[in-house]
Amino acid sequence: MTSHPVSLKFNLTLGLTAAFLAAASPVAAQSADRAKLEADPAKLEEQAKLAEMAKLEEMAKAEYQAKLEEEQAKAESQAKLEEARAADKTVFAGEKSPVQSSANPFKLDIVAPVMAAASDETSTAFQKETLPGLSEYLQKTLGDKVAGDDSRLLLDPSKLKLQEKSDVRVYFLGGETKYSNTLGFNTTGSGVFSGNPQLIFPDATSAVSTYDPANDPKRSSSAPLAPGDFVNLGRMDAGTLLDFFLISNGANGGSDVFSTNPSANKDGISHAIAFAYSMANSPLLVIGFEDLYSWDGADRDFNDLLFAIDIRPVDPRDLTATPEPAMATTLFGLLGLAMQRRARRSTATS
Ligand SMILES: [Ca+2]
Ligand SMILES: [Ca+2]
Repeated sequence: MTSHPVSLKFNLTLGLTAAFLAAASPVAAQSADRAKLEADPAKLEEQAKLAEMAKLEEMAKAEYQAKLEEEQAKAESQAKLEEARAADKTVFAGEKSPVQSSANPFKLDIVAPVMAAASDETSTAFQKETLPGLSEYLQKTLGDKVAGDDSRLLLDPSKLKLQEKSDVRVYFLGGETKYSNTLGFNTTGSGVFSGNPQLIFPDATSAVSTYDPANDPKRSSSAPLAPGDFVNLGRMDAGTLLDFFLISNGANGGSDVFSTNPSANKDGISHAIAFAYSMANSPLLVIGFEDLYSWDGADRDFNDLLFAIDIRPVDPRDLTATPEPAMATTLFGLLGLAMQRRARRSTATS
């Protein structure tokens, strides 16, 4: 390779001169640059574009990172479920609540003791990550607002069929009512007069009507539950149809029974609403009961007893990452739930 001393020297001199000028008068150089930019709107625009692109890239990176973390959490949860499935073990455990109700309407069997809120890994995650948002959502959505809104897509609470062998857990969420209601379920019939009815919460009464992080309710014999308390219903075979029933004021001798299956109700109309609510790693099925007949002054607010059903194993890949409650798709494929539009509603709202 031959050298070019002349050209090299020339470039060196030019460079030194520019450096000298900039060092001697930095302010002059900067204002000259600015003037040049101001005179060139295209360049200004170019710079703004570059800044915008850098910002977008930063946002995309953060979003990607969050997505990666979410995927990882899902994969870990899935691995845990697969492991439990392989070992034929339940992922549900818990510790018995210190207060168990002595109520026993219709002398029905009680499926299992009530477990205290946040007493195993799954319920602790539920308590911290799901219950606050879910309670807030229910406060905003149910009550008077249900009666005024006919357009929501809901799940049909009379068609809750398990698609595979599953472990089922029911969380108590709360309820606004003057009654001490009883919650039960039936897998071979509807209500309490057919099949195999069993009690879940003999007395679904709490000192608070909804979860409130600032108000930790004391459990007592007349108000044995706290939001987040739960009962493990056990392992159920694929094809099991879950029917839930409420005995209105059952803990105080009441005997009006309402099923999630409207045809089992004396008035023949629906006393429950159901919808899917998405959690991080598993969707929940949420059910709200109305505890009065319309001829007894039902307000049809569907918040007299609120509970959530957690069904495992689920495949997190079936879930969509919707931050808001997912009304239709999440549980639809999972449980074979049929959807219905609430086309008809009782007009009695006294
Ligand atoms: Ca009501
Ligand atoms: Ca109510």
